[in-house]
Amino acid sequence: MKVVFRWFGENDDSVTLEQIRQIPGVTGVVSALFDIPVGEVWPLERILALKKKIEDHGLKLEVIESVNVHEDIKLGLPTRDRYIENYIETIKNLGQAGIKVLCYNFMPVFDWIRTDLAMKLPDGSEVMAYDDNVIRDLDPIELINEMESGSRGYSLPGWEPYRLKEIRRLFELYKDVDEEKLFQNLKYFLESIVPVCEKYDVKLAIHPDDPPWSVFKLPRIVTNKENLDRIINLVDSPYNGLTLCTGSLGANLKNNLPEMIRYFGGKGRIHFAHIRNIKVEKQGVFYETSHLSSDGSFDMFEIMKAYYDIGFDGYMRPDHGRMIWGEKARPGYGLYDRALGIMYLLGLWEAIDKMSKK
Ligand SMILES: [Mn+2]
Repeated sequence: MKVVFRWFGENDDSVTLEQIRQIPGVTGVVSALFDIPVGEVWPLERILALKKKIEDHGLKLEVIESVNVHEDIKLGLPTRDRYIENYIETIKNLGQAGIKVLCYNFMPVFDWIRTDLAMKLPDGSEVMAYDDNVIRDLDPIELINEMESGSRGYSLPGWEPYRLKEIRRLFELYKDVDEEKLFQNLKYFLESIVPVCEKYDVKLAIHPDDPPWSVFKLPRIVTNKENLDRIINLVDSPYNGLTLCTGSLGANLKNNLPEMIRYFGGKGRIHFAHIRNIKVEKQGVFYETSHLSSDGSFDMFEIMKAYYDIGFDGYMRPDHGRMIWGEKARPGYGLYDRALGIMYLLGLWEAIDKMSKK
């Protein structure tokens, strides 16, 4: 297992590479070229410059999160081929720069969604929270405004303003796209790009929808074991794999996380592990917690045990963390709580490893 840490670049992250390097066990960062508009090619020299900056700090850049997929591809519009061509060029450039894993998602219009970016817990820490009842009464535009105002001035990954301006038009277009159509559009996309990934040795890792159910009546398909199984079989290649995000999938308590890890990991299709804990209060209502099992709804020991048992040697990162100790950072992406999360996960891993060899 290779432990990595998400970093948003010099100009848009409160956390520095120097700090990341001092977290025990971390060997690399996960990053992206956040300023390149969705649908455009990532130039090789820009990728190499980012990689060099990271390597100059003693860390590796082998995982990209994310190269976002243009809405025309998700919608299956005739213009998608142009954007797929660009995506292919980006994959080639990433492969030439030595990138091994490419995380992406296939969520219509919205990326991850929360209804509160700074909910206060009794201990004074702040966490991101989600409540279906709030969403039900909300206009999508209101949600966008609330996300923007709660972001402390940092851009939120997946919430790029230039894309969201088009929101009304996109909602109209998605009226013709149900889950079945979205599966077909994903298949078309994968059939075009997987052969390039094979050639350039870049493993695709689709991130689950967050939360893993339909929001604002938009279709969502990366939601459960059955659908993930269908996705990896749309194109049956080891390069067509998953980002197994426990916090996203686990918001639906019907998703048995250790079982899914064993199933998809056993097939060699988990290329990237996002590990975090959330507290599910009831179906459709949850908030993020520390990584500790007793703080949330998941058994983190069983999750790490499942990864250990499948011999996981892919990339793992702590996912979101709480805002603690007065830190001011992008919601979910402070230094302190994610570093605590890593130490806890590595502690579990070491214990499992040593117990199994006794
Ligand atoms: Mn995740």
